[in-house]
Amino acid sequence: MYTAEPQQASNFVAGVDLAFLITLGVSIFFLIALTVIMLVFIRKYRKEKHPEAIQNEGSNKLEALWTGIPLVLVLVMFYFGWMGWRPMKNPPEEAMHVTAIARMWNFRFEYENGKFSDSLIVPINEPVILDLVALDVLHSLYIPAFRVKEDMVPGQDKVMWFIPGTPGEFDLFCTEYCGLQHSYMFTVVKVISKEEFDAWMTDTTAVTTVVDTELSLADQGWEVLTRNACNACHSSDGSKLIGPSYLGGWGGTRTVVSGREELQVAVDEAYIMRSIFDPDAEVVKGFNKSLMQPYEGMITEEEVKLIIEYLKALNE
Ligand code: HEC
Ligand SMILES: [Cu+2]
Repeated sequence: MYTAEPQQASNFVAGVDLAFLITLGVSIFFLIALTVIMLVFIRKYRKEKHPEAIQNEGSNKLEALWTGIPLVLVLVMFYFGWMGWRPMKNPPEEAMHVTAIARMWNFRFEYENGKFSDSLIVPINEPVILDLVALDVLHSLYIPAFRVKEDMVPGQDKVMWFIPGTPGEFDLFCTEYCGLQHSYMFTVVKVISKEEFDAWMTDTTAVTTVVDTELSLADQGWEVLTRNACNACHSSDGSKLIGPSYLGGWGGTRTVVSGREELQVAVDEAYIMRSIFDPDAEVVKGFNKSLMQPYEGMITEEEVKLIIEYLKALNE
């Protein structure tokens, strides 16, 4: 997917690659050197030539040498590793902030003007600071082409930063096993020009709803479910995944656990709203609490209405 030399993909590529190549070079050198020495010694000191073993008392000179040289080498590797890593921990004071939100199992990016996006869209040659938020379990955000990776820990304020240097699309994915659909937790970083970015940022028509109005209401509902990765936990064919199936829910009743009480509730618009915005208030019997995170502020009421149209259509 690289559109150009990945060496310019971010400001960290050169430092990380240099440390990697030095470590790789040292490793290859020793792999070859030690193998050759071993083979030579096996031949040179074989039994036919030296039938009597001799006791060797050791050599201080040799000891000093094989302590000193490796020490210098690992310090060289450490130095380059350190130099490549240190700037990652020093984000600039002035930079654009984007909040990266991870949940089971998708990423979402929120911009300073409240705009949301499924992929990370950034302007070229401008520093970007990602404020990392994990809503449920441990995740980790990895952009291989940028050579950046950082764990996302619930309740911890962590950041990641970089300056993208190559226009194009680069893979971005979760690299901390976070449950069943972990492998589907990937998206892209799109690096575009400053002008394109500013136009995109100020285009408020796509702020919340990006559904295609050509589609039927039920199909738009399905789009909302897909875009928010609800389908990782809910099926449409009646099969039980992490959560109950969409099929056969609408219009009936549900046994839910609310606090310590068990109640029968009607599956109507108000119930669906509560289920999405405050899932733990009423937990469907037979399912686990706290697996579904509240989507308050992430899905609009209009979108919930579209989801309901989809649920209704399933009954037909
Ligand atoms: C990580 C898994 C997970 C994800 C993702 C998830 N849910 Fe759920 N959902 C659950 C579980 C578990 C329950 C049952 C427990 C409860 O009621 O809180 C549930 C319950 C529900 C219910 C009540 C269902 C019923 O039949 O009574 C609705 C409606 C619902 N989810 C909608 C959604 C929507 C819409 C999304 C996406 C915006 C979503 N869920 C994303 C796990 C998930
Ligand atoms: Cu994850």
